[in-house]
Amino acid sequence: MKVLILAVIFMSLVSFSLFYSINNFLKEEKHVTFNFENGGFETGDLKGWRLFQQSNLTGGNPRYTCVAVGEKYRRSGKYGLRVWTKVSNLYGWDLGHYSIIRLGQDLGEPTFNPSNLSGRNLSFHWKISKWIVDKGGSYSHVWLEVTWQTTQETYIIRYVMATGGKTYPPSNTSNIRFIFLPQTNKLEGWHLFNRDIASDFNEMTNLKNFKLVKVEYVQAAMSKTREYSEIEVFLDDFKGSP
Ligand SMILES: [Ca+2]
Repeated sequence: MKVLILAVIFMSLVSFSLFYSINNFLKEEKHVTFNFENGGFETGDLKGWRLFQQSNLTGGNPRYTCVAVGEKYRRSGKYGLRVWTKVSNLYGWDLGHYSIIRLGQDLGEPTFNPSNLSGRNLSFHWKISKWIVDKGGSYSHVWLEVTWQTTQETYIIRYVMATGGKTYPPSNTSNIRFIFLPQTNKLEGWHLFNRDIASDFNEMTNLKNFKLVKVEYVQAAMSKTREYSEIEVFLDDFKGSP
């Protein structure tokens, strides 16, 4: 009898401490946050941002790009960002001539954890001040790309700000989901992006363990003909969960 009582007490202690540590673990997850460094470009430069852009001239085929922080491009504060692309296919290459700009930040969380679905709100503002798409071009697009990872795979959600060309609309795959924003292809004025991006991800897969890897702004312009494709976008006020 004594042994049984001792065993019950021991089991209760083990269950209690297990429950306590799991509970603590889940509680900690609610404080997982992410944020952008220099999200409003107020340092006056691209500090904190990783930029990829192709060189401006390719064998005589014109490709011009400019990614610059300046006062004229601001929505709030002192500075904003200008992302400009102009490309033409003067040489008539079969695949056309294109320009891709990627501007992003790594927001990797250190471990795979159960999700807190309401805890990852992302917001920013954009304004498209030029949108000239070569009518013979295969595509031109501007989107915000959010990359998630589970223990199994990488998933990408592309929030479409503007898109045009032969492949419109782009289609989903098992790992890439396109979300057309209410403001997609609206070319006037500043627009607000404000979404719970974890909730959007959860609609894509029912896997519960995942982490946010990176957020990237992507601007791609394609020209199939001698006509110029030209895109100019202003960006400001990137904010993550508080
Ligand atoms: Ca700013």
